[in-house]
Amino acid sequence: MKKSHTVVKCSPFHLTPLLALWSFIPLCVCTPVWLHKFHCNINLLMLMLLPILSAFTGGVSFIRPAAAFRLRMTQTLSHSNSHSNSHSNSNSRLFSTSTPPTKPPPSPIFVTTPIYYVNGPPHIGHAYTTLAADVLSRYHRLSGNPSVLLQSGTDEHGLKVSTTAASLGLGEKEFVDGVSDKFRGLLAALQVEGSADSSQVTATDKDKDKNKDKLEFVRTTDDDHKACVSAVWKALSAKGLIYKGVYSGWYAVRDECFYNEGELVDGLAPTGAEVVWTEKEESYFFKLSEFEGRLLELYERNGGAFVRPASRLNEVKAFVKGGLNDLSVSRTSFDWGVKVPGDESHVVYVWIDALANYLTKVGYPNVENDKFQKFWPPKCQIVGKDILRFHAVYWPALLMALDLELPERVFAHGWWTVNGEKMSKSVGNVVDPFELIGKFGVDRVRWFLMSEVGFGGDGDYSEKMLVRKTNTALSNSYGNLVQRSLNMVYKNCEGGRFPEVVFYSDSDSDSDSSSELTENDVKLLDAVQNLVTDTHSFIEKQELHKYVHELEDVVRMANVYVEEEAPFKLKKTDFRRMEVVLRVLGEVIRGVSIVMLPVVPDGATKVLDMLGVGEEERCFRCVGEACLGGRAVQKPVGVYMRIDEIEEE
Ligand code: ME8
Repeated sequence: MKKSHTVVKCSPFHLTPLLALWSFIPLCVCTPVWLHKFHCNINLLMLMLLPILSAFTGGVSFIRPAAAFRLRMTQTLSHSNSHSNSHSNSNSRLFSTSTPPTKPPPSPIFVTTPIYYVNGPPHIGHAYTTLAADVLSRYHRLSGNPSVLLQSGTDEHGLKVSTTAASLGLGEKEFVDGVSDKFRGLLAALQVEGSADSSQVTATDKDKDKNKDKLEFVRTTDDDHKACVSAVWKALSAKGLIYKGVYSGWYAVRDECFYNEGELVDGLAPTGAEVVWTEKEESYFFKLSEFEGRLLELYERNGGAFVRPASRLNEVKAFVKGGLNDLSVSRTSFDWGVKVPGDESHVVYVWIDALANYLTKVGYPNVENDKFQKFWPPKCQIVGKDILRFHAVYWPALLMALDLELPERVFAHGWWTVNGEKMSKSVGNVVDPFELIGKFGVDRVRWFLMSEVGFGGDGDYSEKMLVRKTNTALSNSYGNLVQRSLNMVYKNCEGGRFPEVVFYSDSDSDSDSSSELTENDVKLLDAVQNLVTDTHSFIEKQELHKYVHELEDVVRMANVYVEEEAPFKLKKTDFRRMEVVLRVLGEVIRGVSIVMLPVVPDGATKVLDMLGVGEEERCFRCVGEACLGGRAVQKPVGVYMRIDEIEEE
């Protein structure tokens, strides 16, 4: 079974120096002729040669993928965490000692959610968007980006909020304060990173420092936001893009949106919301029509990157191609909003007020300040498909008008129904995320919402499915793998420590000892290493469901490995092989748990604690670093205990 020879893998990356050599020979032959013929200068020649030379030098290691667990030296990790111990790592000298080339620091990343209306408490729809943004942000931080800012908040102005407050006999401010607190509380309940909490009096200085610049929460009733809206208005006005007129048309209070006659379906808004006729109300207008050409050009040139999923781009294009009217951007019939600068009889239209939220915390209009310079423009703005028009049409037009850079991407995810029905207060089926988290734990909610539907598509929520799916993925599969593997280490390995094992680099031909790994071990370890590259590409495309599904696949593979290798039997027949298998399982659980952190931070953290993996080792770069040799596992406790399945009705 045991392989005594080096595992040789051939990838396209191994061929790079050969290809470079291949292209170098004809270049050497032809260059003097070209130089003569085209009177080229020598600098140009050097430029042409540069990529080839770099392929022979540092460039080779830079473009090679981090090859499997066997490649890296254990010593490169600091083992100073409290769980690790001072056991010498005798196998570490066998690993490659080459230092990876220094990469430039990654650019800061700004991720946003919509700001939510406070006319009702948060539900799972809001939780969904916020979770997706947190998964993305956590992923980038674990990938080594120290500057990732997530922004969420509450949208507190407008007729709808004003009417709801009145119906409850509350003043507007009193009402919005209460609901906004719930939305802020949701961030903590969902374990959004940074929410535990820089502003809390009880937070230690270390926590405050750790959470600094990770999370911002905007309220449209706060002074900094109102100042930002006024600044946006003044800038548009100064450019001659706002004028006063008279508005007549259909308005849906529920959507806080104007609709053209032609958009109505059976007398209702296309969203199904009731519309009321607004007769000749004095209003300011933003010259949206002037941006039609530039918007269409944006969709043509960069639409596939700007709007995702790609299928939604067509509806955006069609709307703009249908012709853009100037946008009514102020109201006089109520006053719960930001006053129009210079004309206090008007309040700013709630959507202009709301869209400006993305500029508030980066300090607009002071675009020279550090935060703006660092984080603008947003890398990814996540919204529901209901508000794509605002974010893919009005928002870029406003930014063009303000001469500000556009976000890299607006991602519109799908819609959740509940047991096949639209969520609504009147039906009484609104799912309260606090209740759900209290009942099942935050990780199950996070896992289910992220894995159940393709991100971008619609989903249907049912408690039965949540329990069933998370029992399968988290209890039976991951939890079981962790429990049985760590128990065996705890009970059978000396001192409950992970054994030292020779992990081995295929590129380390000068190694003075043979790998103790079998092909089966290597296959599993490679699958974990592949997670790192695959999940990176999923995140770049916001394919969050694929991220979770690949994790499920690798954990399934690891459970098959346990059955095949049967360490419980090896205990009696080949103790050393049992040790190797358990060490492999330890590294696999460690790698998988790191990749799981963005999705299920609670349970994955507990597992990494049990393994004795220090905070500084919880990063994607560390996944392939086999580092557990000599470390003692904590007495294993169950994570994700099974929940009784809910009976069919
Ligand atoms: O539109 N399924 O706020 P809002 C999935 N204030 N996602 C859902 C959902 C569901 N059933 N219900 C809500 C507003 N969402 C404005 C936004 S931003 C400048 C202003 C999520 O409280 C989804 O992200 O109606 C949707 O776009 C957002 O909540 C709408 O929240």
